Amino acid sequence: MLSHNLNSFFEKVLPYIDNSENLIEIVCAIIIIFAMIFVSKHKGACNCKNKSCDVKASLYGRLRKSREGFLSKINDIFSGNSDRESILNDLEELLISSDVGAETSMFLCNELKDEFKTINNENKQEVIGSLKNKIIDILGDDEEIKFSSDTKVIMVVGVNGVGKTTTIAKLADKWIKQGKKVLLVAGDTFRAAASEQLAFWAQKVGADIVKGKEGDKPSTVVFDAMKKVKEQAFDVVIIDTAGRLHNKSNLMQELSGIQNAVTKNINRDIDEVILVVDGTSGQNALMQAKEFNNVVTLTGLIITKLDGTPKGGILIAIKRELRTPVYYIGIGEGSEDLINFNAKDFASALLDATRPTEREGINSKKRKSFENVM
Ligand SMILES: Nc1nc2c(ncn2[C@@H]2O[C@H](COP(=O)(O)OP(=O)(O)OP(=O)(O)O)[C@@H](O)[C@H]2O)c(=O)[nH]1
Ligand SMILES: [Mg+2]
Repeated sequence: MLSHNLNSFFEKVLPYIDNSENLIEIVCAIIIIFAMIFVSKHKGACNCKNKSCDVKASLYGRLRKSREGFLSKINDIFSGNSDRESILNDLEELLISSDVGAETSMFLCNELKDEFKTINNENKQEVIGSLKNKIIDILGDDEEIKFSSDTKVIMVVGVNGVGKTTTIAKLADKWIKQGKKVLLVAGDTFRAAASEQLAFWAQKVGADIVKGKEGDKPSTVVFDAMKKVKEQAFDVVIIDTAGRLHNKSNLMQELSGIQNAVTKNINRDIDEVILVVDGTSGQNALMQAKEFNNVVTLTGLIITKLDGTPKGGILIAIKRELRTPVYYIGIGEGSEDLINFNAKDFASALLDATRPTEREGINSKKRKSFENVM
């Protein structure tokens, strides 16, 4: 069957390429197809000279939806209005619709009102620059998870499907690449497939794993894991937990059980309780963060899926209302798509019309190849 199809293919094509001009056309078409496949595979990558520029460029590319929605509308607001009050009113509405939150949007616009006696198309860039600085102030200093000689024990919590397990895999991958020994704990015993999902990642990134038997309590699995920690040295232990709604008190109690299992074994509190929220869920993400924080004291946040939303502004609202450190943000499904949160880079990715490559003076040849993949 296959040989028959190939024969008839060549019968039709060979007479056509018997002409050198056609042959060139076919070769060009093949090259273009391969180039398109290459570009689509490397979308979001760049030819930056250093890692930090690479991360900025990648963030800039992945926040495209949030930025484009915001910037093009800001331009409309300035060109459609000539007085300060109307511009500020429209800007406040735009900020709210980008999920920056009503209170934070009002705060930002009041600050601009105090600063600028006139606002119009002529000082647009100045006003946007000032808005960006005010957002950077709200986002605050960058904070990261600090390691010491003790094993760092981290519990990851959040509602269903926000990206907890994937984020744990990304963290493990990052830390293993830095030379750390990582133990993953399958504390999600609610879904049979959950342990398997974590085990798959553990194998992929090269982490150790402790899993329980079906029906085990999460605290039992964690207890076993902590025994292992006493026998073998690990730099980091990351506990995965089942997705749970913050208003289900029995499930929230389960988290205290996990914390107790850690404390009983290592005679100190768990080091970090990190809430993962899905950036695409808008104001819900803010509500979840508030509710979880009331039940288990959160030490940090990770906001995922910022690549898939036009409403990246939620991070600003969360940061202003909770003041909990945002350690990382998720900007894709790949194991490298978790980046340290940096206030300046984030604000730039939301508000700068120019790419980081242009700002950082990458030579024009390299810039061209980066622009091609955006
Ligand atoms: N686009 C995008 N997808 C992500 C990101 N992080 C996670 N995901 C995807 O989100 C989906 C759910 O991820 P999981 O890690 O299984 O979520 P979970 O919170 O562990 O889910 P439960 O255990 O069921 O509560 C998967 O398809 C992930 O690939 C991200 O930063 N960007
Ligand atoms: Mg999970």
